[in-house]
Formats: sequence, C-alpha cells, structure tokens
Amino acid sequence: MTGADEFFTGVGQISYAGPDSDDPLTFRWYDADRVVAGKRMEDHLRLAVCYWHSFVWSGSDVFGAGTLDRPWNAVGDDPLGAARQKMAAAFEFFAKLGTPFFCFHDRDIAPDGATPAETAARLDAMVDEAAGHMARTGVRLLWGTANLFSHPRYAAGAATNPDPEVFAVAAAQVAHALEATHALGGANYVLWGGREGYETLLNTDLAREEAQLARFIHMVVEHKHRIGFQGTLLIEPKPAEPTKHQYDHDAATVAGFLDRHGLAGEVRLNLEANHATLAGHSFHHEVATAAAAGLLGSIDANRGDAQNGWDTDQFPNSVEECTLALYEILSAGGFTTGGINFDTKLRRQSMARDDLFHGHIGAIDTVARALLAAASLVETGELARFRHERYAGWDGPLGARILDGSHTLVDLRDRVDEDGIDPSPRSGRQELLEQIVSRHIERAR
Ligand code: XLS
Ligand code: CA
Ligand code: CA
Repeated sequence: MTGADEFFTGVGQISYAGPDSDDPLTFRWYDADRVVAGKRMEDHLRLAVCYWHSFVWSGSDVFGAGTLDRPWNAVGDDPLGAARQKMAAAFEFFAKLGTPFFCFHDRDIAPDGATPAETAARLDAMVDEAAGHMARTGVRLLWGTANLFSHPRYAAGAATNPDPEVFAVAAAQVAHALEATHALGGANYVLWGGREGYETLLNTDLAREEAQLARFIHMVVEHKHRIGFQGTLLIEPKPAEPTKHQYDHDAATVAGFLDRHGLAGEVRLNLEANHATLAGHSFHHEVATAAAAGLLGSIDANRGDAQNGWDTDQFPNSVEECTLALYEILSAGGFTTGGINFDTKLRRQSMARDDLFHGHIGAIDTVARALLAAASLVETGELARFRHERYAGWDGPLGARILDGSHTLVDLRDRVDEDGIDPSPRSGRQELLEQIVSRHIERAR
C-alpha cells in the first residue's frame, strides 16, 4: 500500500527485534513464531485489535471535542465512502502491526441509515468490504458484536427495556450482527450489556428485567444454532458505566445467571481487566473465577487508573497482572476460540496517528513477556505443587468422607472427640509464593 491510499505513512511492518532493541517501532518480546510450551506465541495469545477505540473514536470526551488525527472520520455527505476509508485505514494498521485478529461492533464498520432497511444494507455492504480486506491481508475476526447502547432508543436498555418494541429492534439487530460475524468466520460473538441495568430502582422492575434478559440470550443461542455458527457466545461482565448498575456485574454474577436460566454450556465469558477493577476485583480474580466455573472464553486486555473510578481503557503495561491472568488461562488449557483483544484507547492528548502503534506495541510486548513468565510458572509447577499439597488432606479418607456426604455433623463431632483431632495451623506462604512469581518474571527470556 503506497501513496494516497496509505494512512500510516512512515510506519512499515512491525517486526521482532529482541529485548535489547531501542527502536520503539519494533517488538522486544512478541515473536509470533517462537514456540513457547509447545505452541507458537501467536497461537497462544491470539491477539486482536479493536475497531471502536482505534478507528471510530475521535478523542472526544464529555468536556470536549475530538483531538485525534483521524482523517478517515471526515464523513462529508458520503457516510458509506467514509466507512470504506476507515476500513482501509484499519486493515492497513492490522497488517502492519501483524496481529492475527480484529473485533468490531456492527455500528463501528457501518453507520446507521435513515431506515432499518438502509441500516441493514449498509452493514451488508461493509461486511463484503471486510471480507475482501480479510482475504487480502489474512487478518481474521476474533469476535463481532452489536452496539446496543449508543442509539437513544436504548437509553433504558435493549433486552431489559420496559418497552417490548425496543427488545424487538435489538433482537433484529443482534440477528444481523450474528449473521455478519458468521459470514466473516468469526471465532466468537460477544454480548455486552452496556445499558442492561438501571439508573434508579424507583422505576425499575428487577425481576422482569432479568427474565427479559434471559429470554433474549436464549433467542441468541437459538439463532446461533439455526444459522450454524460454530463460534462461542460470550457475555462480557461489567458492573457499571454507563448505567449505575449493570446486571452482568462480574464473572460470578454471570455464572449464577447462566445457571438460573438454563444457559450453562451455551455461553462463556469475555473478561475485561478494567471491568474487573470497576467491580472491585483483581483481573486475576475474574479469570480464576471464570476458569473455576468452566466459563473461560476470551480476554479484553487493558487497564484502569488507580486514582479514578472509571473505565479508562488504557493499554496494559503490567507484566505481573498479565502473568497472573495468563497463568490461570494456561493452567486451564489455554484459549480455544478466545484470545486477547486490546480493548484499549489512547489518551486524548496522544493525537498523532502513529501513537496507535506505540500503544499497541507496548501492550503486545507486555502480554508476550507475561506469556513467557506464565509458561515458565506452569512448566516448573512450583505454584501448582504448593497448592496441591495445601489441600492434600481433602484427598485422604477424612476429606473424602466429608465431601461425599457420608459424614454428618454428629459423625464429625464423634471423630473429633474420639480421635482427638487437633489440627495445627500451617503457613500459607504468601510472601514466598509472591517471590516465586517475581523470579519467573525476572528470568523470562
Ligand atoms: C465497554 C465494553 C465494550 C465491549 C463490546 O465498556 O468494553 O466495548 O467490549 O461491546
Ligand atoms: Ca470490552
Ligand atoms: Ca472497558
């Protein structure tokens, strides 16, 4: 790509140059073909760039206008032409960065039309356009989703709206977005309930809204099977923002919701680091909770800011946080259809076009380095061994009889009295274990 068609002039193909490289437009840790724990790095991490923050967002915030240099967003009187320009810029970026996947909302790639028919036709046209770029560049789709939160009709929710007509419009939109994702060979489809929540309980019927949401997800499951979509359906938990309270609060809340409504086995989780922070959890907690429930799906890698309480979606830069998450993921067998999507946006002052490369390269090196540390933790088995030994009693006769229901409280009282059971506390060794993690991070090469 050269000349007038090129948006990121001055940036070529980003390649691996090793940890000692001083060139910020190279990878120091991400070496796609390097085999780690039996698999290529690229196949472990399954990295994706998100369309919305990177190519749609102009840098505007609630106090001010767009700041970012995004020439493809100059719509004029040709919204579809602008959408095509934006897509050309996006695929130029994906290809130069060398990440294998991207993710999009329906409205990111195709703007709303004046009528539902025009909106649908625009999406179809842009899906065709995307298929062409994907075939040309080899970039694949990690997941698609529907934007059920920007349009004013969704102010009071989509599936959980008090008006069933809004539910109907949302259902039509998701049917189309799922079909678009299927047409593009998407590996997953994500449902994020941005407005599925409430601002005040004074006007909200919680029981009804939960039942509506469950019905909606069942319809999505049914449609997935009807059209033969083989990818995974993922719910993305988030506790709040934009609403005061969102129903898909965190991993444990969604796990309970899926069980209550007979959806277990059909839907897994897309976990975002910044959403964990907002829920008052570590990302490690969210990933471990999902793994324990067999719901691990995919990851939105980013970070929040410790000094403020909103969804800043910054690029991840903590090797330690990513190591702990990847340790859980590798211990659970690694990603299947999921991957790592950078749901990340630049700061509003990072207005130069090539800042998008710097943000992504730093994030990619962070997760690549974390992968090396996590794989080495799994390989030596130091943490797993300690944990296994800590619970060893539960594999012995006493533990087994407690768990299989053969001991009652009275039986246990008798055992304690007769056998003189008097356990002594043992060290949990937290500091030692933290040192083990640090050592693996330091030595990861
Ligand atoms: C917003 C969410 C959203 C989902 C996709 O906070 O992270 O971007 O990932 O709708
Ligand atoms: Ca997200
Ligand atoms: Ca977010």
